[in-house]
Amino acid sequence: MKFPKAFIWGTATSAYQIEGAWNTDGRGPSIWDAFCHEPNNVYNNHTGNIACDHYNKMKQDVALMKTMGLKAYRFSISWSRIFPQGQGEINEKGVQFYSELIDELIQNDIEPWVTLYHWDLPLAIHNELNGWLNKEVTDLFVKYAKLCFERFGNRVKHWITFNEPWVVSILGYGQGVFAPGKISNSEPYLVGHHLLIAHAKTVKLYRNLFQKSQQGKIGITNNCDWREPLTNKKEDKEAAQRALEFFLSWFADPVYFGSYPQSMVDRLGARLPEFTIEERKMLRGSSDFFGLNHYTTMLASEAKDLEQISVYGNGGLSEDQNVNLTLDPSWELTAMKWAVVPWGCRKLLEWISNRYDFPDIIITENGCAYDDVLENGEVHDIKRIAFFKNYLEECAIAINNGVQLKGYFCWSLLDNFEWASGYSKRFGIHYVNFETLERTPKASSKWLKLFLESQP
Ligand code: PNW
Repeated sequence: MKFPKAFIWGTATSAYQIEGAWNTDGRGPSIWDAFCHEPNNVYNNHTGNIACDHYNKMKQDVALMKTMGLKAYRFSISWSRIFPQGQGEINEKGVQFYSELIDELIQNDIEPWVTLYHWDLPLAIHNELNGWLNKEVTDLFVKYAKLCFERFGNRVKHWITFNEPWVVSILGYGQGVFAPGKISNSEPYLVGHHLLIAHAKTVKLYRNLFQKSQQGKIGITNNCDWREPLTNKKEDKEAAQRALEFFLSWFADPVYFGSYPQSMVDRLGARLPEFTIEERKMLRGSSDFFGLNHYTTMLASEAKDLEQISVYGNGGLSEDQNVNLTLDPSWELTAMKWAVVPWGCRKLLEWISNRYDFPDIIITENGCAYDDVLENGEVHDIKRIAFFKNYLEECAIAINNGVQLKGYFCWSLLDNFEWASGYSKRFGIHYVNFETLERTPKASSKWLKLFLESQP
């Protein structure tokens, strides 16, 4: 299994999941602080107050990556560390933390890939302005992004505006299982609309004011599972296609074509907002690469009547799609109950390439959670090794088939705060003891190190 010489290898994290220091050095609260501090939203009422204490252990964590021979690191900036109120006064200590992290990475030959928004909206923006339901928030995001380009853009050459707008919209404003915990069948589409507009405005600003002098790239990261038709019947094939459109094309079609998929327009009616001509123009071609987070696969079939629909797992607002999602009982499951289906990753990469005309794709997250335990100082996570090996094999096949896959970031560097599941789910290639905050490389981390050494 050989990947191209220029292939980008990295690990990924996000601010709220690892930093801790939630009220240190002037950081303002975000909607995730508020969500965790309210009882019964998160498993065992866990919070990100301390998390992996990365805020204080940043240099040690960069050293872990260096030891592994990683070339890149994807992390996110906490908006409320930079602007505690979301706007107005800048918190220079917050700026300094990220500036030092970036310097530390570069000194260790690790390229910083920066996500501007990984779900932690400043609480003030939610309380005072109704968060992403308010279009004005798109301009506040642009101001925050501009400050980041000004302060970090001389050293950061890869920017990701939003991580997984699908999760923000569906889990945050549709199913209510993530912050801000709202339940609605129309708000997700309005939120998604505003995220897309905020993305496009930010890219426009970056291209107009910074890209020429800073020579960086900017894009968006979407998440998508693969949807395999349950049978060969025409209606099930169409159901799988529709499910992919409601999952990925919802956000990717506007970015590549300037419009929503027809299947969504047809089914959602007035619940799907419309872009102005100006917005369409701004959106079309607004990503320099296709950021993809991929974890799992489900079987899709047409739901004959709404009764039949299992609103199961990560189906989104299933009733809008008339799609039933199921699992093949032979598939192995991770601790998240996500099925391990390596070929689904290849099929998704090929589907993206065909629909969006072979864009440069970066897998910005892929990985698996298992109930790892430390035994005599070691974690023998052989299932995770098999997961990486088999998913990477399918990536290599996809590249052979013409897919322009340019990089792979494993989720995650460290065991961390897994949102509503708290610290109960372990995705990291380094085991974290959440009492002592000590990090221990797992067998998978050692395997990845050897694998990287075998690469050109
Ligand atoms: C992603 N789904 O979250 C996030 O980017 C990470 O912060 C997170 O830790 C990781 O994947 C593992 O969960 C997702 O329901 C959460 O489809 C939920 C879904 C997908 C991704």
